[in-house]
Amino acid sequence: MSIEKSHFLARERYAQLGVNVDRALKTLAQIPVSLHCWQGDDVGGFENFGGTLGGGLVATGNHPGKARTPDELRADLEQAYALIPGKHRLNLHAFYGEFGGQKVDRDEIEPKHFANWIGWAKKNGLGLDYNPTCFSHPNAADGFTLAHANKDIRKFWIEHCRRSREIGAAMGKALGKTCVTNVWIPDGMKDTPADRNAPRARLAESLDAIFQRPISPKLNLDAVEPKLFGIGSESYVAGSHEFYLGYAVSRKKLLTLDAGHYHPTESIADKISSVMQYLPEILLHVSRGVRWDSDHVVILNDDLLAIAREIVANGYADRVHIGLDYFDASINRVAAWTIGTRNMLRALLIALLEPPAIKAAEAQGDFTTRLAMQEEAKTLPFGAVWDYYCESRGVPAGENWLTEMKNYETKVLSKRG
Ligand code: RNT
Ligand code: ZN
Repeated sequence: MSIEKSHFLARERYAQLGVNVDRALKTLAQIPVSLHCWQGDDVGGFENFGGTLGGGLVATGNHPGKARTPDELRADLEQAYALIPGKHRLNLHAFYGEFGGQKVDRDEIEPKHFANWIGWAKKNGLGLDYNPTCFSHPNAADGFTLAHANKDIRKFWIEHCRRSREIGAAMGKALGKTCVTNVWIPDGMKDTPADRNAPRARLAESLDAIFQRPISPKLNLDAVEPKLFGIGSESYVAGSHEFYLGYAVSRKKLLTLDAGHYHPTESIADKISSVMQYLPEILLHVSRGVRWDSDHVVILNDDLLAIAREIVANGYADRVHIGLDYFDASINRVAAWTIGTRNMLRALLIALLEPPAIKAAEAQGDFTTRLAMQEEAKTLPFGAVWDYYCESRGVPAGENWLTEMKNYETKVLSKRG
């Protein structure tokens, strides 16, 4: 009852500022967030042929209870989705396929290896997104994949990525929801390269080979993800921001903006409206770097609010695909999904509740009012609206989700070896 009362008062307060709370909640309910499967098992995957995490990706922590099988991962995801209001998506990596104990190499994967995931997504009303896995593999051990100097190694990864798009298309077709297939590769150098050009020329050629076969954009959209540096690729990354921005614009691909892939003081929020002048659609990897691309759980900080605001204030919700990308192994992994996704949605809600006076003041050149209203908006009662939204969607409001989570930890996670 107090949630309803608080919501009623909050609604009135927002109405005074010309904000329609009902409309904001309707819009929020239509924005899907793609949860990244790899938070559930520290980017491990299910190939079971002895690969360790590569490509400069690092998951630190040893909280007990990580998912060891596809069924465990799906159960954990179901628990997370049950604590997140709205209908969302799942972002799968290729090495989460189900290979029935067989050694199916990356250049042999097929849609059938994802049949269980597709069936499960259908049953749960989820959309699927996809990624080729160009790391944690002997053919990626040199730190190069699609830009490798060796033609056979490039061929291997080209085949993997080609198959990945077909799997994405099969997912899009089976679910009637477009799949976004995102290509990220680790290729780069620890120390100063003598030739920055040749790997980039090879990368462009490999990408063109991957995308050669046209696939209906209704089924699958291709995205490419740049990065400034990585662990082991501190001095040079072949797929830099400029490389992929140029590639995406010239080849009509989606660009993926990962919040951890730039200089620490550089925010992707400002990049959104810049690249959207030239690209019809983009993908976000919402993440949180602490001092480096550390992939901490997304919290409700200024960076996140700015990203959400750019999507909402520019009416980009249909053109910007929102995915999460972080992996924290030091806390309950299901809670990590829940905390990050709820924060993403909360940030979108705050953006949807923005008083129109802020934009109006700017249009009139009244920057004093703009700043004053931006600051006043920070203490508006969005928490009451959020609680109401959760409750109206049958999801625990406030911190109540934690009780359910702790139950799951006791009953399920803590029983895992
Ligand atoms: C790595 C990229 C990439 C990965 C995932 C696992 O820096 O952000 O998106 O995190 O594909
Ligand atoms: Zn990413």
